[in-house]
Amino acid sequence: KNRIFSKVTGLFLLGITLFTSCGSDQSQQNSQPKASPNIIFIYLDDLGYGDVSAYGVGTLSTPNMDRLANGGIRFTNGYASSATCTPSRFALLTGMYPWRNADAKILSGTAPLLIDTAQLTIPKLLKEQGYHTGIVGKWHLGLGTGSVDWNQEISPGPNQVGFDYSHILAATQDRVPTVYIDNGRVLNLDPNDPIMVNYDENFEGEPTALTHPELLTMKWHHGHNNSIVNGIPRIGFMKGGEKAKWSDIDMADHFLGKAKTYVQDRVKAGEPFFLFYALQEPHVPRTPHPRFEGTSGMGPRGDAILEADWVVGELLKELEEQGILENTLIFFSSDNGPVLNDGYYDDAVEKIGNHTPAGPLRGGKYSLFEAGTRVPFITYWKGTIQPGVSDALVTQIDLLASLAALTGSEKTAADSENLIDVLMGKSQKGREAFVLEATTKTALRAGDWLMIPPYNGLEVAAQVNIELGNSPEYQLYNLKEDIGQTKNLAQTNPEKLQEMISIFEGIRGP
Ligand code: NG6
Ligand code: CA
Repeated sequence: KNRIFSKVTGLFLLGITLFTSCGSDQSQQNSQPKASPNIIFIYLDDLGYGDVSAYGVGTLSTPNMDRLANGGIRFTNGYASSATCTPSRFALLTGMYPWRNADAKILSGTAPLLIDTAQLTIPKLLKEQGYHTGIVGKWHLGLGTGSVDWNQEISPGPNQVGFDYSHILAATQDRVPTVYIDNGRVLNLDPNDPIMVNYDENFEGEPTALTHPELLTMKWHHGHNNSIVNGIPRIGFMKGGEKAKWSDIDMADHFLGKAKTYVQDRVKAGEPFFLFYALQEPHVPRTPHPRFEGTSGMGPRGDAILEADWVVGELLKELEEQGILENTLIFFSSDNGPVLNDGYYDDAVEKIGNHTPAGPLRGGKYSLFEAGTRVPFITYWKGTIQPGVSDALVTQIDLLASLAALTGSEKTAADSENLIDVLMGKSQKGREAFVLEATTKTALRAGDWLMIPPYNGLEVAAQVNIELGNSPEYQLYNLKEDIGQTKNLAQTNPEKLQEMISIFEGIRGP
């Protein structure tokens, strides 16, 4: 009898909890009136939590990023979805956990499109709400369906998953093909000099970093010893397309020019726009324009961040000149945490000085520890968002549902939570739980706690010198008291550990 009674009470209480949490969700999460501001994602590549000076750590000075951080909401518990690029970008655009898609791993330059063309994406959703949508910069989500002919229209790609306009680099700056792709066409391609790309074998007679080291202006440390473009050895082999090859040192200026033109065109057309501006900095190879050389005193990595900071300032200036800064919601973040030596000798390690790219966090890019996924995360909307700092748990997966709510769309994605009030600084109630990913392994953040299940694998990735978070034991950290993850409490707090395992399995499945 008692048992039945407690079961009934339990169900009743559960009902109340569900009811009240739904109720508060509705009142809290949707207090935003429907709006259609322009929306810009400024998304950096491998920028660490401590690389933005507004985060109060490190020794770099990033005044333009700080302008966003101090004039908007600076989130201290903001997460990318993954500790590497492709999965994070996948989750950002689809609102879906990347570990649900087995192919969401670092992609080669010839990988097929990762996003199903039938899948909901942020640009698709915003298009339905009357937005023009564009992407400028790094893509790294695959192109085509298997074997791309780079000399024809390249499809499917960004234009088939919701972008009206795309001007991209296919994968990464260190991967071939080293050309820009404009709405599916290689820019400046000479039909008499076709491009061929192969990730398995070289094209006969083409120089590589191994056969022609004397041609290199930048030395490779690990990987990166295939085709040489502009003196820089890359991942993958490429032949032809001489006139189409990008200039590495001009890349920031090139993308900025495209982003500005995109904004100007939208203002002329009088339509709201969504711009995904995916900068290549400070991913390797770090090739800041010579006018930024030496500006950070930290070598090319620091200089590339200062170049990106300048770019942010130029974009803000453009929005001001166009008179749309107060009608533009800007989201600033990074796809994953920092790394110093990611495969080239570029002084990133030697010249780091007292700078701390990860801030107080443990690990870095590729890691299950905090620095892998906890990144600078800023929302800025001049005149609408009141400046502040938020400790609420927010993730890039939540942008889809949040922007849907903002723009009055009914659409959503299962893993995406509507946190629009949190992103607008009107609520401090973020997510309760989040499963982060690092090279296909996952861990749980819930409340102030972080649990990493036992994993085989290296403790430290030697070449990049980053602690990966692998351990044969469960790890449990209280991030509020121990942000640097120095005390594993799994043994001393078995109850908390058990609770975390249940939540983790509830989301992931056992
Ligand atoms: C790794 C590369 C690294 C970087 C990374 C992708 C080697 C040895 N390392 O495989 O340099 O390109 O992939 O970075 O090739 S990401 O930010 O796009 O995920
Ligand atoms: Ca990255």
